[in-house]
Amino acid sequence: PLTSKQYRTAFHFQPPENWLNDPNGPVLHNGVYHIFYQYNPYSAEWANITWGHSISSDLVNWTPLPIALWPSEPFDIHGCWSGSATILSGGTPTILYTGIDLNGNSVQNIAFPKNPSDPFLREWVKPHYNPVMVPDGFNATQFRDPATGWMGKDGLWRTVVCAEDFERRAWILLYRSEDFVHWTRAEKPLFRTKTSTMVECVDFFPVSVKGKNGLDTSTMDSEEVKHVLKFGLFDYLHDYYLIGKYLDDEDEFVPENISGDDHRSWPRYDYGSFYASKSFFDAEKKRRISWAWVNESDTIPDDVAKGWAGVLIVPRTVWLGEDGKILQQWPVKELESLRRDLVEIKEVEINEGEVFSVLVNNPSQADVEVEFELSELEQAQLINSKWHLDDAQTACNELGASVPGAIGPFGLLVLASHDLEEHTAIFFRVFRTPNGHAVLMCSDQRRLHRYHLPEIFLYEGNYIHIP
Ligand code: DQQ
Repeated sequence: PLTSKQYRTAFHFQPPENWLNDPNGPVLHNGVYHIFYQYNPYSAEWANITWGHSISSDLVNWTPLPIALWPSEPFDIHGCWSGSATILSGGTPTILYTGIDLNGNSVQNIAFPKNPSDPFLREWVKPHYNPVMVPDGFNATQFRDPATGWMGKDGLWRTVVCAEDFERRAWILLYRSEDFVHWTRAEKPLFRTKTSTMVECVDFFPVSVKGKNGLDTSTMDSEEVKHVLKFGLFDYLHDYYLIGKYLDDEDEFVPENISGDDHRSWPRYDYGSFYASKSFFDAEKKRRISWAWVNESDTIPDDVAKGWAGVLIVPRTVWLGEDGKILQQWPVKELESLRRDLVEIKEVEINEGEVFSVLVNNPSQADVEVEFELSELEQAQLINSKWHLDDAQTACNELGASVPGAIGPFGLLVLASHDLEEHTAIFFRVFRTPNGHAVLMCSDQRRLHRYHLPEIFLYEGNYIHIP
């Protein structure tokens, strides 16, 4: 059996010990990447939330630093919750974060580096004039996660904050400020929905309609820019995103990729265990990079016994796909530097019902690239209305990994025990569509855990369209 040490990740970020959840305030400052994260310094369960802090020069090798924000003042004494970093004019990074105050209410606070010329930004100060935003007119315990600020053409800073009204409906509130310290809430929110309760960890950023380069968060409305509004639905622990036009004169965001206000039909940022994502602009390499929390799901006693819980996804570059409708994401190039002990297997023929084992030295860490060559593509089943192209979840759920199809299911069994009693299946089916082909990609996590997870975590999937 593997020990809890061997289970620790080699590709994914995690603190040396204890609990981690959301990534907070990712930023590149003077050549140093910073990642902060929701962190319990005492134990491997969610409690006593502070901002952990680590730095890196390559997004791969990380050095832990002292905790950046501790609950200590009336405006954050019950927790320093999620937020973001913004680089102010002049180059100083600043943090906006949610504090849980003396009364258990949520407020937004600001923090500055104690010594802006410290290359590692080790210490942070929380000015006494905090909080800088209070939940006026909204549910005082459901008001959180300020986003990275951006500056409009009028020279005013903007940011957005998630909130819930007294009818328990979600709002993305917009605030404006001249100096980043005094904030006024705009009457019109950036977005609201009548179908969802509280949303979390809003991210709002521009994407180029021409190519993969990322853009500074203050890049404004033009023919070449669209905007992404992303937030997490707390009830599902899923991140969703909208793509649209942001008209900065009116501070209006017009989503283009959704029809109607039903969040269940909105596109997911990713599938599987992925939540609370947050992006930043890497000005040196001209790319937008996104982080997220992977809530691996042992029981609390198991987490406490093993001494850690929660990892971050590998950082990914994010850009707008050529069709202007979906986001594309790929692990940052730097990660390839971690590859070693290559195991290469070529031209294996696998027939129906067969399993081919690939044995590697350290089975808990593998970066897998696989190519399947399929014969007889023309035999693929025509997609029918039951396996509807915009509802991969239903198709994954109903077909699972065992219902036979014309092409598929085929794929990988990963994290598998020798007897295959424990494994995660990642599998594919190919369908013909009126315009070409679609590959349904699913994962089945039912054999991953010894514990019963809520239904929504079992099957996850998406369609990949091939013209
Ligand atoms: N986690 C933080 C909140 C955020 C939630 C608290 C999302 O600020 O809304 O740890 O996972």
